[in-house]
Amino acid sequence: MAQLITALLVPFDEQGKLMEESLRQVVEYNITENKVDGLYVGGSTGENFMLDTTTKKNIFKIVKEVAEDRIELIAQVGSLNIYEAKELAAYVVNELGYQKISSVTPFYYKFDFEEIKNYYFEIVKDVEAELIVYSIPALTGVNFSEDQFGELFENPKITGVKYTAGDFYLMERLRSRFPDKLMYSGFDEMLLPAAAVGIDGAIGSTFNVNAKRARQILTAVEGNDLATARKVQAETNDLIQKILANGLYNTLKLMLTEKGIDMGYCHLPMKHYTNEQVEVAQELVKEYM
Ligand code: SI3
Repeated sequence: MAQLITALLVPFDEQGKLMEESLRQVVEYNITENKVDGLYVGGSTGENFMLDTTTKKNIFKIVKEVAEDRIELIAQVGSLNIYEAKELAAYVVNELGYQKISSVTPFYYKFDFEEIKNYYFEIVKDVEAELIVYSIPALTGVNFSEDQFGELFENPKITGVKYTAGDFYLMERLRSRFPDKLMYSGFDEMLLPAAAVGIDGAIGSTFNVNAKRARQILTAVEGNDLATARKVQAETNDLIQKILANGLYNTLKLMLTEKGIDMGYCHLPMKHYTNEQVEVAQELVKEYM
């Protein structure tokens, strides 16, 4: 069965300070209520690229303290500062015992493939852990070809990809050519087609509030019950459409706050929520959770 992995939301107060107790609660909620198989920590959903190194380390530490070994944890350590990425990788693997790390493709500067490959090989060089390439071309501008994925996968420590893209032709080509590498899908609204291609897991932000439907989709596809998979994906996409229209991370946080976990605010420069957004989130909880 493909794994369901929540891309973890991280709560911040109005000043942008980590709300530690709420973080503990949202980890526990994902384990006991959402019953997910794992957490992706420090990704886009965790607002990671706006945080300092100390806060990133604190988040990895708290998540591990709460989750212990009950579920799989993947630490996203990627950073434009390669030395920070290496420091975080060493910290999560050697001091906290994470077995998998992940790293976003370096963004902003137009790095060529050789530079990007060196970045990945350098990050894994000194740690004993598997690395999942975090590919999200819409946000990074970095598109790998099938052969370029192949070059990255030549490194035995690079064991898979978190594939956040809508190119199902490339996804299928990678699935067929690299059956031993892990393929995680990243777009929750495309979970059904990704599951049909044969993913090993899905990593998503909306699983914080919609894990049960996501699990139903995976189960239905694996049981060849396409009618159920389509029905549940359609309900899911009604929800995701409304979440996106109301502001993705603010709405996900507000929905969990409505469920009793105070998720605070998004980190500046992201906007703080408005009263209208709160009202929409409350309605979504009534209708979908
Ligand atoms: O890094 C992460 O936190 C993710 O796993 C990201 C994940 O792919 C999400 N993408 C972003 C940009 O947030 C999706 O779960 C996405 O929010 C969802 O499919 C709605 O578009």
